[in-house]
Amino acid sequence: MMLDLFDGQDPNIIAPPVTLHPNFLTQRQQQLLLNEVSDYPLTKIEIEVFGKKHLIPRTQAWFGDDGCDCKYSKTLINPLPWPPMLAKLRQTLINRCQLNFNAVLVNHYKDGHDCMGWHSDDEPEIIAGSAIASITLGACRDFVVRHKASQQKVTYTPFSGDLIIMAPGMQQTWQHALPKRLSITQPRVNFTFRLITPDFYRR
Ligand SMILES: O=C(O)CCC(=O)C(=O)O
Repeated sequence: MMLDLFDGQDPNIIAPPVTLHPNFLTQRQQQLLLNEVSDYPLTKIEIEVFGKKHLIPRTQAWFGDDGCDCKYSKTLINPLPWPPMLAKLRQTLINRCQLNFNAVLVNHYKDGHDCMGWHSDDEPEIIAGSAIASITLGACRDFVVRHKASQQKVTYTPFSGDLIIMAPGMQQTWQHALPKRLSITQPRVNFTFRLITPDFYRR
């Protein structure tokens, strides 16, 4: 089943190019992935904001095909090779959604103090106009999208095992964030699958 929150709504509301697919993963698939995540080399990297260095409020790891590097706050990150369950998840997405992905950012939020601020996934290495697939495991947190021009916001609440697809073009007109939710004590893991231009930073 696919949920479109905007069916039958006021036509003045801009519908975000987002679809939520509940129960995309079975309980068993979720457990196998969570077991694997406990072996990932998740790190808290340092970023520079307005000239000041900060540690990000979460841990993360970058996996992908060879040459699918990403840049995070001026730091070039080479992809780690695909672990077995993550490789299966990528293949499942490709088969079931007919979308292509060659890299994934894994974010681990230890509790509701960990978060991600407003941003778009519009880095130059990401193939313009490609979709982004986002899978949630663990705690249910608010995933908020904001239209860049109108500032209109919409909140999605993906549960463990749910899939969100951000459609091609969304990153150019919308931002997204995972705000702090201090009452949440459970961890959450998120996988955002992306399509990267191979060797973008190696030319
Ligand atoms: O954890 C989330 O749902 C958001 C992740 C995200 O925004 C990203 O990886 O760009």
